[in-house]
Amino acid sequence: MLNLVLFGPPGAGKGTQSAKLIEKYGLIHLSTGDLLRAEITAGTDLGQEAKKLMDQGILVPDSVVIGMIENKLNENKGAAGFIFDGFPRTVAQAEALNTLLEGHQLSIKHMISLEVNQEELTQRLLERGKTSGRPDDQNEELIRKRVQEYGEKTAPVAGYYDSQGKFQGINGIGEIEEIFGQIVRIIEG
Ligand code: B4P
Repeated sequence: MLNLVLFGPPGAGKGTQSAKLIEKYGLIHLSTGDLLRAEITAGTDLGQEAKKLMDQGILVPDSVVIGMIENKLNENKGAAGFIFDGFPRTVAQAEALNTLLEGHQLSIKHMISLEVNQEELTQRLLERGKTSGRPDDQNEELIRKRVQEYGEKTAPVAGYYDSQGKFQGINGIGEIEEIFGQIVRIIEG
């Protein structure tokens, strides 16, 4: 079973590369960003609370996203594998994921980090904001806040996986196909 964490700052290309990995390996895609946006669209209480934070570029509470991931793992017991996109985003989430996976006799094979500088991230997200309708992609200050949250709360997650020998960093700038090729080489290494 192939379980991957795709890691990187907002706009690094996690969603883009996930789509290609799902097609190639038949994995179940678990994107906490997509799950939260689905709650917002459905107008649930959870969605309304999450929207207030997401619109400010702030992470939603760990307990909320961990609960969502737990539900999805339970719903997909026979899966060929999972791709965790945008999760874990804090060390507490990484520890919780470890415990959840152990409970299903599963583990993470690789944590693949897409490395992209702040200028490129800002460009990409502002560009996406023209068509995505996502409020968090539409102004530079908010994008800076998201990147700052990443630096403070999410970047330490890399150390968590590195200490287990699972961290693999790759350059996330370049052609989408070329970046995908690097990811496939890690998986099939
Ligand atoms: P997410 O939905 O996870 O979004 P993201 O980080 O903005 O995007 P991603 O890296 O997937 O970028 P993409 O491939 O689309 O999070 C949104 C918010 O939800 C967070 O700020 C937070 O508030 C909340 N949240 C989510 N998960 C959470 C958690 N676990 N805990 C707490 N809070 C959580 O790429 C971006 C753009 O770049 C696209 O337009 C794409 O076309 C382009 N692109 C991709 N690859 C490219 C390349 N190689 N070259 C040029 N452009 C490229």
